[in-house]
Amino acid sequence: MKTILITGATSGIGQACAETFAKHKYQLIITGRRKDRLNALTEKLKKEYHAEVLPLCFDVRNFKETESALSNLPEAFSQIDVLINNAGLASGFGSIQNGQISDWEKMIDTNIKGLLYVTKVVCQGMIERKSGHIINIASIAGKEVYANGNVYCATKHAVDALSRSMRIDMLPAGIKVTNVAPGMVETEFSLVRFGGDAERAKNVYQGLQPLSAQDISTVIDMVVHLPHNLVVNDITLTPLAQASANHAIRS
Ligand code: NDP
Ligand code: 8X3
Repeated sequence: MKTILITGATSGIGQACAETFAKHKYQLIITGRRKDRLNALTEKLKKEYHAEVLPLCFDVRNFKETESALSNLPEAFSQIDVLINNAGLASGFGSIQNGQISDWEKMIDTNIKGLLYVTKVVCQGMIERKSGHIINIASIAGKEVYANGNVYCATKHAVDALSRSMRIDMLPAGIKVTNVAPGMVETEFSLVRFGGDAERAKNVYQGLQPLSAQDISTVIDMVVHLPHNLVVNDITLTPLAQASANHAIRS
């Protein structure tokens, strides 16, 4: 039985990935900061799919917490085959000149440093075993920039660069690295970005059909199950109504 670690599984893309891989008989390590949601998801995955699930509640921004949670795994969960670096967020939407330092720090610490912390701990075992697959959830905002996206876009450009760089560093160990760059996906992403303003979050997807979190997990599932010698290095996913970070058609 293969083991997958999904960061940020309490909502959206991470939660959809947890359900998809539970369905496909993976053992799951799911993480996030909201313990109640982690526990509820664990119960659901056990009940609906008879999955083996290890919920780990920690903040990826804290290296000590991350290291302590991930380097003391129970034996049965200790060999991680697939890591989905998904935990991330946008905080705020405004010009650089009006930006909040606390928003910038939250995004940089989560999207870049958190991804690095988790990867550093998890890749050691993969390198020893010369086997593994790391999926980094970047964004179309890591390929292009848009007005008021500044620091979020910069963090996702960093994820894109890290995916390319990791692929080179881990080449001798035969570890696959896939960069996934979604466009508009309806999750709690916009609600978080706009500080809980549900009306504003809804407007982001007004007049078009965004992707669902399940759309992303379907593609990740496909990418993980390709023949051993075939690697998807980078994949950009948008709804039909979106051509780029700056071009979408709305009714
Ligand atoms: P959600 O807000 O629905 O989910 C984000 C997840 O990240 C939650 O489970 C949250 O868990 C977790 N998370 C956030 N901060 C931390 C932290 N400090 N420590 C641990 N976990 C954390 O959004 P999405 O599912 O949309 O986002 C998932 C990823 O996809 C992000 O990296 C995002 O940037 C990326 N993405 C999203 C797109 C979209 O349009 N939705 C498009 C392109 C990329 P908790 O709060 O419990 O800690
Ligand atoms: C989330 C997608 O276009 O809002 O990464 O940046 S976008």
